[in-house]
Amino acid sequence: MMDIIFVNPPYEQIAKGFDCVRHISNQSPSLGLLHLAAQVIEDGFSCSIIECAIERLSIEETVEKILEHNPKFVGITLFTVGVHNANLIAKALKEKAPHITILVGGPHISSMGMETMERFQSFDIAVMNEGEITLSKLLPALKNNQDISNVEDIIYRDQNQLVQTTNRTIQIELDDLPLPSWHLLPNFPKGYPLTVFDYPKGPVATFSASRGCPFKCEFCDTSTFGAKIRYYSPQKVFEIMQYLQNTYGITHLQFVDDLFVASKKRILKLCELIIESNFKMTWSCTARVDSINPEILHQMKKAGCWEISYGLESGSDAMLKNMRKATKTEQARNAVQWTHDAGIRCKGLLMLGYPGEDESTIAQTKAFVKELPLTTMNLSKFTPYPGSPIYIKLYGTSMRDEDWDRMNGMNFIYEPEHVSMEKLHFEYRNILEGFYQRPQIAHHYVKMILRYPTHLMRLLKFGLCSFKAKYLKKAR
Ligand code: B12
Ligand code: SF4
Repeated sequence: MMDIIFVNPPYEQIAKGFDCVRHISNQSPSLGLLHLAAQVIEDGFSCSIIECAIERLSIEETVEKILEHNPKFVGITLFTVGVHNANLIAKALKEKAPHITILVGGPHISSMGMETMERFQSFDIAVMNEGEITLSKLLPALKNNQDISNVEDIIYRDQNQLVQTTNRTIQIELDDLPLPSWHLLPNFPKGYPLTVFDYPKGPVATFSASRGCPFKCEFCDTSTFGAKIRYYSPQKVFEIMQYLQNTYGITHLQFVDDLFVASKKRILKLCELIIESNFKMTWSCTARVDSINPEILHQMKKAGCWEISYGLESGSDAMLKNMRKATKTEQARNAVQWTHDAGIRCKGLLMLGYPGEDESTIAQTKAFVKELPLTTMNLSKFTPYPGSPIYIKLYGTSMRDEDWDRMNGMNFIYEPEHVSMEKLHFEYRNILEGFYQRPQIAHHYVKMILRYPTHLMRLLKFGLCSFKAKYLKKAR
């Protein structure tokens, strides 16, 4: 009998008809679950991880797989987009194995824990915010049938009443955390690539070298780690990079921190450690356009930085102000140009359809992305995620769970006052086509395929899979 199975439930991407996308999309595992697994192992519990989307498991198959292990606890990680599927898994488990205690945590729970527990009766205990310390206290207490009312940061059921315990004031020192349990992932690292073209050459891994973000961009959900930023030390980050290379042969690391370049001093120290030891690994990260300068970019390039993703959001200063981004398009122009000049690939993250969007701001964004020396652009359809200040502004504290399955940045959920849904859909395609159909972009991708043929292989698999799906559908 296993103590705990952690589950990352399936999301919309693997809904019927979208299956081929797995060949080219991001297959990175939940880092949160890897951290939690490491913690419970350190505490003496046995555990495993099920990555439903990556393992291509349906809800029924996931339930079967969990039951095969007969665990005492199941821990499900929740993004808003995954809540309904997680509920289906939890309900089926409650029917077939009511003795299993179902724990939920993750960004959705940190922002909407109480409402979610009220609505979904199959979730037994919700763990808010970062989970390592909480699980360390909760699991032994549950296992020994002890009182859990003194475990901070949880919501539990007591005779049909929901009880929320106090917030923990002490936060984790990141250097003290055990290393994420990558060894629990079947076929790691090969089976967990990033999106095609998002890395030069695999195998790849992801890691977060800090937690928290002090900025207050209105569209962003920072409820899990809060406003106080905490770091791994540069030495520890370097050790982890070496460990990943020595143990798993990782050649590219994607840092998924909210604010990787929050402290220039710290990043310069990390670069120095890498450069001085002549360590070879490429890496990518995110940065704010106001957090970098040519000097630090130069060092980052020397230390293996391959791509930086910038939250550019919009080509309109008025929209940036609406979003409380606290940056200007001029700063974005400089950052992207400096990054390009340093020889680092530059990915622009933008969104369409934010409150206040109109035809002129859309036109500004369209022109903006074409003018900048970006190598890649991600355009997401504005989604008011629970936990973001804009959600409260638009909907107050109401649940709106009818939209949750579509909250993945790939659906327009909100219609701005001055642009129709139809127009948004049209402009979405238009901006992407305007960006990607330029000869310099095609040239860049061809060069990349010639240099790193893995990407061509992945595209071919995707093409073949889509063709088969279409052909077989017609033949039926
Ligand atoms: C890396 C990342 C991704 C990666 C990997 C996702 C993954 N499976 O972890 C990829 C690129 C796949 C991804 C995709 C998406 N992402 Co994303 N992603 C992130 C990012 C930048 C870092 C996540 C991370 O690794 N954090 C570090 C780990 C250690 O933290 P953690 O996973 O939260 O886990 C801790 C706690 O939450 C808690 N916990 C988590 N699960 C559980 C379970 C139990 C039982 C317990 C007890 C505790 C617990 O304990 C963990 C350890 O402390 C976050 C931003 C952020 N700061 O979190 C956004 C974020 C999580 N993503 C977000 C979104 C919206 C998405 C998308 C839905 C759409 C999009 N815009 O990309 C997609 C869809 C996901 C999908 N699979 O379809 C939102 C979630 C908002 C929400 N309310 O749902 C965030 C918060 C960004 C934001 N600021 O708005 N994402
Ligand atoms: S968008 Fe980036 S800078 Fe803004 S609050 Fe979110 S993580 Fe912080």
